[in-house]
Amino acid sequence: AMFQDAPQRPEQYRKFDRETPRWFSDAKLGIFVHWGPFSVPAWAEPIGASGTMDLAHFFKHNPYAEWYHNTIRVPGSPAAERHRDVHGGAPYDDFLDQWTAKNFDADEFMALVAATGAGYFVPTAKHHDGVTLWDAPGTGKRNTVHRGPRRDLIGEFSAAARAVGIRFGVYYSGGLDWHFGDSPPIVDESSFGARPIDRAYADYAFDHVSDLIARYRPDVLWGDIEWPDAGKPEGPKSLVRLFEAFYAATPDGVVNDRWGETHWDFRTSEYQHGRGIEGASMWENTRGTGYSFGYNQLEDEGHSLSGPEAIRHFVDVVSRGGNLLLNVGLMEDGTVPALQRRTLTELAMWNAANGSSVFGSVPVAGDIAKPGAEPWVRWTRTGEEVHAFISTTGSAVTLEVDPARIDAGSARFTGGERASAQVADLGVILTMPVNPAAGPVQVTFDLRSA
Ligand code: FUL
Repeated sequence: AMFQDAPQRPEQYRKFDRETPRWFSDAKLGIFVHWGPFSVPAWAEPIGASGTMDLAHFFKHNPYAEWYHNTIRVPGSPAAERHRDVHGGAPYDDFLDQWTAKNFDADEFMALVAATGAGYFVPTAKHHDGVTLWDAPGTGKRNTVHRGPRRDLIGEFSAAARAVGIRFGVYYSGGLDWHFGDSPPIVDESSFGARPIDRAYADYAFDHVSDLIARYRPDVLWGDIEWPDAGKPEGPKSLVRLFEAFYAATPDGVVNDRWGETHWDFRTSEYQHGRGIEGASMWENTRGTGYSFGYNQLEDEGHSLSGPEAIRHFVDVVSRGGNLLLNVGLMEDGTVPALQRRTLTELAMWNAANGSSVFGSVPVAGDIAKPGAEPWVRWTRTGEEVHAFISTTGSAVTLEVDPARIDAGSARFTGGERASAQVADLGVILTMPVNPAAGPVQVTFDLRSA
């Protein structure tokens, strides 16, 4: 069932089909990091969420700060004008040399990641600008070990994640590399036809991902955009060999669905983009707390998820069977921007109190309980308990449940305090606590056997 929407998938990839490893479907939350030379200008127009607008408009006013090197090449873009005014039209690679990472401490950062309850962590090893965050083969000195930070950032991230028991993944842009060959800027959907696909680039990308597997033994391979076409058929430097090497090193590893129509362990949606895949046997939504993955200095509270909004998004995704890969856009010196830190910290505090009903949970069948938009209600299940998550300013809420399946008398809030729940015509009427903590209120019920 997992691959029914990919009838063209070549035969040589079918041998990788497998059940989703439990650790991944139980993890629910991953933390993503976008960090690169683009974190130096850290500038994009915060026009809104990806997947909600026309693509030509999107690329000209791209809200993704990590797309800086593309956006400044789009004719007539405000980013191009500002790049001339503020940076004198400097070559993009000047930002690689200006990138310091001087206040970055991987262990300190990972303590914040761990506090959120995240089960996995995925930094960008190479984004579309082609700059690698480790000493990648074939890059000469154009990487963070030889220029800018002068550090093996992937090595530091992976050691710090493993030290606190968090699974480690790598993001790798196989589809776009704005440094390999001359690629014209992406201005609309059709521009993707000009992405590098030849043998030379396929070998280059193969050597990179092989090296990442050999050095850091990632648990997650998070590819992006596509894989170069020349590397897809059987052959010594093919994607088939890469997946073999990956699963040999990490038998319970997982790969995402951005390697073309080849193989994947889970599907991905991004902000509002690609949401049609949600509901697949395993899927992951990714987004930043604002409208960008790379740090964007123009974003303020109006563009960003507050703590309670981030918590609701997380619980919503989990209640529908997905994982959330929540992004942090680090500043060039390695600092977590204050707005992002606030949201992560509020998510961490809420998860510390309520996470045992979210991590490791499964969705609740619609004949037992139904979600609601106003007031906001979502459900999860752990064992023989179901958990409602409720956001309302009202003093009572009607939960749409089957009272034959849910024991209203067992209702209790986080921490065990009894809740008052009365069976009524449309389900159960629940009295809300007087001074709820920030974020949705959790109420647990025991299930009755069917
Ligand atoms: C997209 C990329 O183009 C974005 O910059 C970002 O990395 C996101 C996670 O994937 O396809």
